[in-house]
Amino acid sequence: MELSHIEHIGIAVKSIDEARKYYEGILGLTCYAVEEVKDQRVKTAFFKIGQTKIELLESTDPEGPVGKFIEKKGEGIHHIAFATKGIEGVLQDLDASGVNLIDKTPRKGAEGLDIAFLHPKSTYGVLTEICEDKNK
Ligand code: CMX
Repeated sequence: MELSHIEHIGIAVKSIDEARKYYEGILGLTCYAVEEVKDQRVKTAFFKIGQTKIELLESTDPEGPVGKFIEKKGEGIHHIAFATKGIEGVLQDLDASGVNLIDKTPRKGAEGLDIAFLHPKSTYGVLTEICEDKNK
């Protein structure tokens, strides 16, 4: 399996509007996209740094994955996403290696990427996303 780089780091925040004051006003990054991912019950905001992105995640539903995460652990790093090519084959390899897949087949995530999550219980506590931009 070949993972090429860290595509993004997802950070759970209570309010994107509030967190932007830090990422833009203090760190000097530029937010280039804000998008709601309805089936994940989140609003996202993206910042680019090198070839990696920071994805701020604001919950739109307290019972959604990010809402529950903030309730339990507070704001902070929510997941790490690795870019790959041939995501279906990568998921098959991970499955065969005994990794617990939340998504056995890819689905559409923010920015039109094909994404799949691995359960944090089988990745040393880090919710892990595998993603592929099939337009590249
Ligand atoms: N990182 C690390 N651990 C996490 C976690 C995270 N982001 N989210 C949940 N957990 C842990 C919990 O702390 C809990 O651990 P304990 O059993 O030790 O208490 C365990 O996982 C189960 O958590 P839960 O609150 O009971 O939640 P669920 O089992 O209902 O769901 C998970 C957990 C990971 C399967 C679910 O959040 C999920 O499917 N996540 C993938 C989808 C997602 O996060 N989407 C949002 C981002 C979308 C995007 O980027 O577009």
